[in-house]
Amino acid sequence: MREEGHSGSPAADRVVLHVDMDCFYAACERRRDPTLVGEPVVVGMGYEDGATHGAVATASYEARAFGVESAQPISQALEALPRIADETDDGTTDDEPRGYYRTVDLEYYQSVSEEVKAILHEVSETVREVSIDEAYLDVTGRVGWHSVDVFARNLKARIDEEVGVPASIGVAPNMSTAKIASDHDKPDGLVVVEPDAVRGFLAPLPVDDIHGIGPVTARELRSMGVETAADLATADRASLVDRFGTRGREFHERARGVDRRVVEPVGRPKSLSSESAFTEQTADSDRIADSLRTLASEVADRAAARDALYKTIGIKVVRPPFDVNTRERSLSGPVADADLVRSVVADLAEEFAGETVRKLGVRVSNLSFDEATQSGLDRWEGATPSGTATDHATTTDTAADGTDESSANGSSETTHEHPPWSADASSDGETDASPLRGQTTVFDFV
Ligand code: TTP
Ligand code: MG
Repeated sequence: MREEGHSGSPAADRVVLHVDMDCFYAACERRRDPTLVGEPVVVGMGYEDGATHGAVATASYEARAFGVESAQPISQALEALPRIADETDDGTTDDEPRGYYRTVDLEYYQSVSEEVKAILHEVSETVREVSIDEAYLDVTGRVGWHSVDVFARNLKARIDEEVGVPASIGVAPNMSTAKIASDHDKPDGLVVVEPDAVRGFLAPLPVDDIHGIGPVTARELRSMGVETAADLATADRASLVDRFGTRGREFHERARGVDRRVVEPVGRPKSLSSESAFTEQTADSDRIADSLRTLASEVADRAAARDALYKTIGIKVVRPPFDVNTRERSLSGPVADADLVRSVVADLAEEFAGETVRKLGVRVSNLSFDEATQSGLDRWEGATPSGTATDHATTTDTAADGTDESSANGSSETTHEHPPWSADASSDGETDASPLRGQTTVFDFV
């Protein structure tokens, strides 16, 4: 049974994911210094090495166990969890638990965030980036409730393997419930709340968990005897509106699992790619050509669906066991031309004629967007930092234009030891649904 007032609303049948990275700044610090994995890590804003000023931006879950939390003064965090000064201090013999303190390095975290967002844009056409470590995806029509847990699990695994930072994901029929769900089992959480389960999922939660209810409002609600989402859902709407204005109406609805907002895309993909793996490696040139044609068409279709133009077309050819080769060609200007993608892909693949392959990929990058058709779609809203590679392609003429993506790939034709646009180990056999017949599995969506 659907929630009252829910069925028939535009959002009634949506499948919405909320992705929120776990202790994001601390996870980034761990990515570049793996000795921090499993350790209490505190990242301080306005903190300098060895000093006591500044505030906690975030803390790893190990540090949170000592009472360290976001927005706390560093001095207070240091009381709860003293600092490991440096390696030379290791000779100290006290048994007191200690933490690793790091200074915020926003530029680095932003670059990690971009890697995560690129994956999100690959797996969904409808992505709303809302902060450095958070985004909503609408995958309605592409992933059903019966398989969305697999989809989300694969997405988590892919982010972890390709970027090296952990994410929690909540899935629900609307944005506010998805957000609560992503937070419900952190870290490394995956909570799927199917439409029929929304009301029951929300019911026991404290009102503070409802999106838009801060500590002050929560206190006020409690003073009215409203402690849980169930209390809020059954409270008299008129009194809530009396007390809190339009917000009262909004959180009354949220507590009932009703949220009619649609996931409006914000932020743009830097590249679009599709990959497919053969269940058994093959040297059959017809099959390889077929698969590449399918992938090329698919990528071109996805670009067309987003009104994206591309200036660079590339392939990935994985020879067994893990020999990853990428080739790409930059055109003189941005295009949207499926035939061209297919023919460039076939051309690039000629070099590998007769080779045994086990996985193939096609990618278009150096994207630009037709503003006439995109206006209103991408309002930027600060979600994508300036200087990212999303708005660059129309004016440049060369292959490597200094963006993360293209500089990672070098100029037009390069071979890589490591897969530049997706971890080779991440995707094999992950999905249950395959738009390709026979022995090929498409898993571009995760
Ligand atoms: P959050 O997603 O709120 O926190 P988090 O990712 O650190 O931890 P969680 O596992 O609970 O999601 O915020 C994302 C980043 O934003 C966080 O890593 C650091 C930064 N941030 C601040 O700088 N100050 C703050 O007060 C908060 C809450 C976050
Ligand atoms: Mg987070």
